[in-house]
Amino acid sequence: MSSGVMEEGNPTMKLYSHPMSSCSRRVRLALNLKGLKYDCINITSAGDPELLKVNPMGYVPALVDGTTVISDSYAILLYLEEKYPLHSLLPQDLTKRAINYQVASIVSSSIQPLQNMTLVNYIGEIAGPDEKLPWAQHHIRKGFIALEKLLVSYAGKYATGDEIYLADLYLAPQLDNAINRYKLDMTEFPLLISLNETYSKLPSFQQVMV
Ligand SMILES: N[C@@H](CCC(=O)N[C@@H](CS)C(=O)NCC(=O)O)C(=O)O
Repeated sequence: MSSGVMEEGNPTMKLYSHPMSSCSRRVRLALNLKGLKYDCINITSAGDPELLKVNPMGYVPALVDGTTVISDSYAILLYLEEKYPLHSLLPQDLTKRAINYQVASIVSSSIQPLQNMTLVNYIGEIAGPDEKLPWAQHHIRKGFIALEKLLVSYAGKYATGDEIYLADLYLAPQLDNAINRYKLDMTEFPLLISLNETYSKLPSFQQVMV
């Protein structure tokens, strides 16, 4: 049951996930890049009792690795990075490393929660259905303005150089939400557009972003 990377005798990891969830996609990208085998449990209802057992908040993703249960993508990614260092998600250079943390934090704190479907649907209920799209676009755009400015000084082939790091795992699913779900006009973000094009050509990303 173990992959080439996991220790012999370890049970396969379980990931509670949703195919369209950007938070789950970050983790699935990391698992793919690190070559780690896992069973993906697709959650289809918010109150799924199986999910509530591993995450009382009822959010995906949640990871079960042996006796370790973790239910937040940031914590999961840092756990995977420390336990399975193959294909490191963090550059050695401390400044670039901090930029990766910054991108992760901007996406996970200042963009994703504000465009989460549950919140956007709630905005529709209290302010009217026509307010949903402008709400999501406003908050994504604000974050993207910051990210575009920040990454101009660091990007290479990928967000912070010529290797795929944590920042890319946060950006790719967020870009997909912005472009395909919320139809954000991306004209003012040439760097983010070019990163998105690069991600869309990578098989390890294509597997996750379908
Ligand atoms: N900070 C959490 C956020 C988790 C989260 O918001 N997950 C979303 C999918 S990306 C979710 O489960 N939404 C369902 C809901 O809002 O009920 C993480 O990064 O894992």
